[in-house]
Amino acid sequence: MHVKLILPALTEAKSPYFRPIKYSLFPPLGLATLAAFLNDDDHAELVDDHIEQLQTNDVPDLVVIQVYITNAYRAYDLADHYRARGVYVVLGGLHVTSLPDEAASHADTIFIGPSEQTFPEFLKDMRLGRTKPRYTSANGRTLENLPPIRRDLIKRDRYLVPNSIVVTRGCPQHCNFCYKDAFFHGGRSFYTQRVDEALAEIDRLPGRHLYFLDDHLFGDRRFAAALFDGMTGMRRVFQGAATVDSILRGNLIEHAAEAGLRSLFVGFETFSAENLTSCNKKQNLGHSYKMAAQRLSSLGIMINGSFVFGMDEDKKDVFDQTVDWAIENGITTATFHVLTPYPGTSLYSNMDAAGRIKTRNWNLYDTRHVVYTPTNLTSDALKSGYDRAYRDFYKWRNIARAALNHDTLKHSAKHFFYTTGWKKFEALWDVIIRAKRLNAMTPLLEGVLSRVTNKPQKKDSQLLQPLDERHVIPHDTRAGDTS
Ligand code: B12
Ligand code: SF4
Repeated sequence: MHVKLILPALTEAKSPYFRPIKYSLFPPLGLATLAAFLNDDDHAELVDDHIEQLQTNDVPDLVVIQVYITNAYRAYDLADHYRARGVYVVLGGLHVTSLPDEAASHADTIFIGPSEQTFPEFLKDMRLGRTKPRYTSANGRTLENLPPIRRDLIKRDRYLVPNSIVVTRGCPQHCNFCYKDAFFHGGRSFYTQRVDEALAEIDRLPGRHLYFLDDHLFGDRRFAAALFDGMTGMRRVFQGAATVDSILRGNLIEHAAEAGLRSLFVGFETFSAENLTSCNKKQNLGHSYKMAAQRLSSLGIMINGSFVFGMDEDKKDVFDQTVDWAIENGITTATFHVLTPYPGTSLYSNMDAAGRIKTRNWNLYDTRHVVYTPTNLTSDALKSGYDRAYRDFYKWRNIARAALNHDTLKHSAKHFFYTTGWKKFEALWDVIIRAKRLNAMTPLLEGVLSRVTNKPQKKDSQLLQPLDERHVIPHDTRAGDTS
């Protein structure tokens, strides 16, 4: 059987938000996971629309398409195209799970929820000629004893981070804006691989650098501790994501640093206790964001802080306050989002019931557009405040100021090079991408992620005086930050 697996582009090259490097970071791991269930004599082809020209004049036996909300229209066009050619088309992923009826009109079969159990069942049915229109993931979800991900299908030289990996699924928390409750509905919503299987997968990956794409790498502390134990001594450097409370609790974070953690994505989201309560992000309440940032900084771990604008308590000062706090607390990279009510989430149903959803053009659901009616801000103020936050945070002067807020010269230098490398050399990245030499840059990334010893170097910090006067934010008076 000839099977073509397609990840349609999330943002088209003509969009002003298209950044080739952002879309050349990670390979399509979900599809490579599914390809592992094919037989040895099947012919599998994995196409990532972000990094290669997608040819559509072929006639495979089966087309498997991954649908995110912002690539949904492109995914449906491709599905319609292949079905018109007589090809059997299956759709799955987050958006299909959120809006199955919408997706069903473009597919022979759709998949709801994670598919490690349903996709092999479908393949069996297909070979027997008795496929169903829908396969819904239910109880019995597990990551144990899965066949190894088909990494041989990944064009490693086209990605900066070919070694992306997930060792858990879902998350133990329940934030009301997050995809995860809807996606994992009907069965377990947080589960892990076996530690030995996760370590075996890590062992199969060449080079030193790994990026854990798990929603919450520290979500199961016993699993995480055992994983970090196993990784200690493997000489890996890695990046991942975790919550504020999990950074502050116990010594798991030290353990992770010892195993090679060098940068962490942290969902700070908002400084308002009212906002945190209404979005059910309880895990951030009553914790000091400042202490979390300091703890990571003292371990030489860089921080990618996530912040959401437009929650009901946000007023027009939220943008400057957030940017100032991030700079003052040495946040390495910031990801700002306009609050986005994804279909399937309780945020979406609440807003829909209140008549606040302004558009159902899914292309705009990319966390950069305002798709709902905000309360204390106008849509224009929200959009322009969001744009300004990005501009301000990534000004050269502010990158330098944020970089100086660490104890050691090495950490300051790494922070500076990491942030400027990511945001200030777009043209250079484009040249490297066009030359298909992206993986040649991975050792450089590994270098920037090398270990920082936490011996303070006062003299160094004095040498590196900020370019402008230090601005101290009274962040400790803010709700949500109890420091
Ligand atoms: C990697 C990643 C990216 C990469 C994507 C590139 C890539 N090659 O995948 C990049 C950096 C480009 C990216 C960008 C964005 N992302 Co992103 N990203 C992720 C992340 C961290 C991991 C995805 C992954 O690999 N998961 C692991 C694999 C194993 O799972 P999977 O892909 O879901 O596949 C499984 C199932 O879904 C299913 N499946 C999937 N497809 C199909 C198809 C068929 C036919 C079948 C049978 C099954 C099936 O099978 C797999 C096994 O179960 C997820 C979070 C997460 N944990 O998933 C967020 C996530 C997908 N991103 C998200 C967001 C919001 C964004 C951005 C909008 C953020 C921003 N403002 O920049 C942008 C998108 C820009 C745009 N214009 O739309 C949200 C999506 C919310 C939603 N409801 O759609 C997520 C869920 C993060 C979150 N917690 O909110 N992202
Ligand atoms: S902590 Fe993150 S992944 Fe978990 S539910 Fe909240 S937003 Fe989603």
